[in-house]
Amino acid sequence: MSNGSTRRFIAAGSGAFALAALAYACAPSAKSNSSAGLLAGDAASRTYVPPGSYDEFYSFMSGGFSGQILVYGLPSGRLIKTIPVFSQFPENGWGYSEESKPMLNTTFGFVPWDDTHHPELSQTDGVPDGRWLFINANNTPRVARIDLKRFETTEILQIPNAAGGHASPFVTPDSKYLVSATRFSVPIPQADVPIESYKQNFKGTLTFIRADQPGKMDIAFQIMMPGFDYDLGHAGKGPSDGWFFFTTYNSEEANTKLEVNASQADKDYIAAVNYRKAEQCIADGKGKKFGGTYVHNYLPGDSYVATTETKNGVTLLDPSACDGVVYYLPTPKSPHGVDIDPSGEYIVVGGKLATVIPVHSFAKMQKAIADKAFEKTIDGIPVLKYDAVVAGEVQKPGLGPLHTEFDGKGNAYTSMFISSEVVKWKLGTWQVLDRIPVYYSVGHVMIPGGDSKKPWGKYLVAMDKITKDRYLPTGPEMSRAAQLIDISGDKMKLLLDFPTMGEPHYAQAIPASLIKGNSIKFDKLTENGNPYVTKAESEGGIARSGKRVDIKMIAVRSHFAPDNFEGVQLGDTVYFHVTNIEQDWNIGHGFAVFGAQTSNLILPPGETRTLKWVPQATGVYPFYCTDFCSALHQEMQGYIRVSAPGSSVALSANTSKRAQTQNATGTTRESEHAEKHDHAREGSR
Ligand code: K7E
Ligand code: CUA
Repeated sequence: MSNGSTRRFIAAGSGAFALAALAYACAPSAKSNSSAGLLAGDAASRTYVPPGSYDEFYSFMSGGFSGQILVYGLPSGRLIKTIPVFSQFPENGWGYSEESKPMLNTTFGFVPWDDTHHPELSQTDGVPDGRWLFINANNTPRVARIDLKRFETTEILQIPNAAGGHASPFVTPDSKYLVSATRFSVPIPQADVPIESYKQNFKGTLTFIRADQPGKMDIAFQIMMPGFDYDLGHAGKGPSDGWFFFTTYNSEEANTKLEVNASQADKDYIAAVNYRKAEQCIADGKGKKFGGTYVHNYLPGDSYVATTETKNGVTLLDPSACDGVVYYLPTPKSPHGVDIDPSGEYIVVGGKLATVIPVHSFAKMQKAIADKAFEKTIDGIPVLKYDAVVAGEVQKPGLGPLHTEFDGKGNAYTSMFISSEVVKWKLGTWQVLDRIPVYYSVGHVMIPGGDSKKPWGKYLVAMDKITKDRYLPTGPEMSRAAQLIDISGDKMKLLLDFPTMGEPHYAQAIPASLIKGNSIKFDKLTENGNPYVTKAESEGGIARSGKRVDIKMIAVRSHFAPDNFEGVQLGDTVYFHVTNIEQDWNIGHGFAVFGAQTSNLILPPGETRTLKWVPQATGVYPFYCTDFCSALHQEMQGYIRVSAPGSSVALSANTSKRAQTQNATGTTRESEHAEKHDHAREGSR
């Protein structure tokens, strides 16, 4: 939201609304001073993790427009890992290595960037279990699975018949399904139509993705919806298990100047979806086969070489063909987040332009459905009466409610974007209990397990959109700020500011004890299924097939073998398949070659990665290890010679006699020398 639009909303509100806005308006310097005073107490010791000690929680933050996931320790706020997902990552070669490139394939070709918003931990019985992390791509709709044994992306599924995969990838309590909804309605199937024909031609879809079998994510079914914007979602739990709830805005179905035109109606809707009913209707043959081409990228078997499969068609369900599958709950006003409390009874909505926080009751919703308390239908979807479903409203919570999490002790915590604060209130009485300023313009808040059945309610992290004066100035663009707040007592206490990367819309956290013992230390070389693996120094070599040259080599402290190659010609495409044969935790090597138009590779122990190189000129090019691996890391280097097309220089690699004879080419004296030298060094290690 821009300041301009903020001002307009306030001006458009009542006098009381405007007064409230003034009351909440902040003077940054005054705030900073008072928070510094509070911090002087015991806050430092609460977040201090002594050297050599571990944090209590892993926290996974989305990288927003960086397309990645950032792993932070809590309570220290230390960044401990970046996991690349939808964006290429030069730090380790993700999306550059031949093994990982297929992960970024889509029906639009290779798409090495996206916008990640919502990390979501897999759950068992409604509680995060530490097996997988899922995350959405907002721009070219996709969902990814990250294996938390490896902290690596292992699977990406594209969502067909969709645009703006924002309400995603929230899970059901058993992790059977993930969802993805269209933030942007579009013609479905896509068609060349006038944008002005929005109301006739544009539709939304709610996609349910089968997610509980690694390597086999797939579209289970899609539900065709009116052309609203479907913003966020959450699964029911406990009594509401089997239901999914999505916010909508732009029920006005505007296609231009949404800032004004989609803010006309007093209420938009929650779409309540009975997905068990959808399963039943599909089993009864009420779904229809529908088009839609999409890709599924995954790692088959033990090769860790990604593969892309293209799929065609989905099962589509029309709500009018399946009675009771979808209801609309009127909800003020252009709602953003929808969050289900740990008991599963309350559906809390962040009506970003609303003056209250509305809370719906699942029990009342069931009764309203039984009583047919409908005010109308939209495209065959019954709209329930607001009074028949609302449980209560939190009065005067602040301005711009967006997202709510829960502490498991009957309290809810809502982010207030416009008034830059977190508000604590009581479920059931709807009373505001406490409020704390945050710096500035908070989006999501996160409590470890705070959207699950059993929150580990101790800390809350506020993820802010605007940083301004919180850190040393770094020019016009500042990194975003997160704030760690202690929620263990009656009053919230600010403990720590820490910078984040990209824009962490949402985050999830889980006790470290549920993950750290499962973390893999290295991959067993004996189980490396890469077709170009080199398991021993003697197995390396070079081979030509037409204009393709494959080089197989090993990396080990502190050399490559082979490390001299000749016989490559301009016009060839060279594939360096490098295997790190170390079998020890955290002993990585790197690989880069002079003149390559790509990043380096980082090779975890036991793994094979491939760099593709198209030489641009004749000459001799060094390659080297980019990862400081040993005292003789600087010696970990080699050369590749590139000759003119048609040159008589024989194809050769200098380590393994077998590889050389395989290629039926002569061996130069120099390379024999190099071999002896290598072995000598090997002996002296
Ligand atoms: Cu930024 Cu969940 Cu994409 Cu709200 S979303 S802030
Ligand atoms: Cu291997 Cu540096």
